[in-house]
Amino acid sequence: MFSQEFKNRIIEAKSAVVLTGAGVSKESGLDTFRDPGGFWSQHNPMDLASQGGFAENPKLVWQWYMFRRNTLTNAKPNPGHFALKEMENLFESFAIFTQNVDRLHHQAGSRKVYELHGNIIESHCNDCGLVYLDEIDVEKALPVCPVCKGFVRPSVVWFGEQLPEDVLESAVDWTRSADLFFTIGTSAEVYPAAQLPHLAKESGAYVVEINPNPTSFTRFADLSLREPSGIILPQILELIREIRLND
Ligand code: BV8
Repeated sequence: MFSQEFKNRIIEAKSAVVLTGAGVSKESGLDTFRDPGGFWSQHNPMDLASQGGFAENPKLVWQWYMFRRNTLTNAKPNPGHFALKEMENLFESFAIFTQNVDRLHHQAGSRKVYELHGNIIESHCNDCGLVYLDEIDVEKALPVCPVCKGFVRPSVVWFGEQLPEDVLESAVDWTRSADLFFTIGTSAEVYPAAQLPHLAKESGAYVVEINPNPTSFTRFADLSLREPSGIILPQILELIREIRLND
């Protein structure tokens, strides 16, 4: 099933880095960004997930996020998340950089998880940054900062907003020194996250893409596994365990 080259790379690898996207959470029942269907399909996430979209129609944007928060209450980590959690202990150094905002990697028990695009669970003031902890019921009123009266927004990184500088710096450092780099469940369309697999390649890592569909990165990958992450990651975990046991 897996090439000797992949096995050799696992044997030699000290540092493994993983980039995940919405596809990893698909098998937890969460829609990806570019999935057709669903109530929100007539809205373009690019419009809603932006300062402009929020300024134009804060209530619609909040309704979208409350809808997504509610779908999250029933979502559980899937075998792909759990396999990544187990892989953490099979390399000298291992980190997950996720574009996902659902915190399912944390729920699965992964310890080294960096959120490139923030998280959908928390909220903060758009003006002064104060973390907002009160109940939010947008059908009654939009949340307002108790200190500066600014609008409160979900703590995700919107299109046009800078990623957290420290997280992006870590992502670049880890990627530069990765022996193995997995890009999993991402269409590789959103920058600067989509730059990471290319940086891994340029830095000499063996880059594995896991995605049932081809992406704009596929032709650069050393290994492209056209499988759902929830199916193939447990198989990769077993392979690594076997190799480590015989090591
Ligand atoms: C930035 C949080 C500097 C919000 C997200 C014009 C003006 C400003 C910026 C830009 C511009 N033009 C371009 C840019 C840059 C822009 C960008 O990249 N745009 C793209 C669309 C061209 N980036 C930014 O704006 C970033 N900031 O650049 O700041 C700057 C500042 C000012 C001016 C210029 C530059 C900020 C980007 C962060 C946006 N926030 N999320 C929220 O969630 O509400 S991004 C959002 O897309 C999610 O985080 C999501 O994860 C991410 C990427 O999508 P994917 O995860 O890849 O999901 P997708 O649906 O695309 O693909 C899923 C894949 O899974 C598919 O390939 C599918 O085949 C696969 N799959 C399906 N099932 C499975 C599976 N895989 C495995 N297993 C399965 N079972």
